[in-house]
Amino acid sequence: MKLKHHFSSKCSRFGGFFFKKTILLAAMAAVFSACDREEEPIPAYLTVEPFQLLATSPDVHGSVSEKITHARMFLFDNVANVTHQLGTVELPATIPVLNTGEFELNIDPVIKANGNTFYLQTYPFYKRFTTTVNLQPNEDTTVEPTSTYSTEAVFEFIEDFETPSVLFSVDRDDNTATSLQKSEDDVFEGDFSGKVTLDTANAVIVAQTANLYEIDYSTAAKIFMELNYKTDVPLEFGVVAIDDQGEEVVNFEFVVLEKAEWNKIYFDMTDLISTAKVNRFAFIFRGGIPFQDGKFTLDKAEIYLDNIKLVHF
Ligand SMILES: [Ca+2]
Ligand SMILES: [Ca+2]
Repeated sequence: MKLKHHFSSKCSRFGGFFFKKTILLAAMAAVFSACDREEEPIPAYLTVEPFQLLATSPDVHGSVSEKITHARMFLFDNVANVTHQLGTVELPATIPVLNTGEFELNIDPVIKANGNTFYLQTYPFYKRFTTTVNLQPNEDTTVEPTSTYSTEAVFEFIEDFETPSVLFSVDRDDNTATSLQKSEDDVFEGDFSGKVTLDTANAVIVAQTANLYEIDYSTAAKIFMELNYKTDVPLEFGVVAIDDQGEEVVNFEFVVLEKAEWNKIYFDMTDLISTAKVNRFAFIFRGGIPFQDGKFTLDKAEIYLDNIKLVHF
């Protein structure tokens, strides 16, 4: 790759250009310090807008609500057969790129698995976005990436609360006054969401899927649970592993905190299921009004859920 160059006499004009740009401070420092030398490559600017997840077969994949926060990007030079990594960035992003010319730009959708900023993962069920870009020094290129669910993704269940029965119908807290019910009170999508109402006399819910799901841990490569939620109290989600004798091992490993607005989360259940050594599972969640200093922190609490999906390869 032949890089275009400019000379130190142009550094002041170049600096003015930079003030108009939102770029990484580190890159800025590198370019300014580079002005001390005789000549430096001029970067192209690549702006990547937030991902859009498009519907392909709504009856198969359900909702296309997404929380793709980041993108992992690389350029592929078809002529030289070379890949240039651009790293993982939070979207939207504008980054300086020193590789100029025509490239295949590949952008993988990245999510915060388990809601954790330190667990950024390319979401395996969303397809990579690929386009051709012609990057020129000092010029801006803007890309609006889109994705769809992979056609190989298996949707083991989708609970969107639009059908008569509720999936998480097994009461595990010995109090029938608390349950997950279809509700029109606060709907994320469609006509219904799932709602739990708690008060100080009925402060806890533990609910499990009535169905058992057979997932072969030896072939299941990736397993995630997705959901939309809005809740006054923290919630824990988990997996119930059931062996041939009906013995259960319950593991609550995934937590969401109180959230006043609808939010989306992806739980990575791959390790939990692949290490369970059984292949029958139920799924479970629990929540309760916190009890502190001898009293409940809330008199009443509401939990809303929608689009709970179990997805795997
Ligand atoms: Ca719904
Ligand atoms: Ca109950």
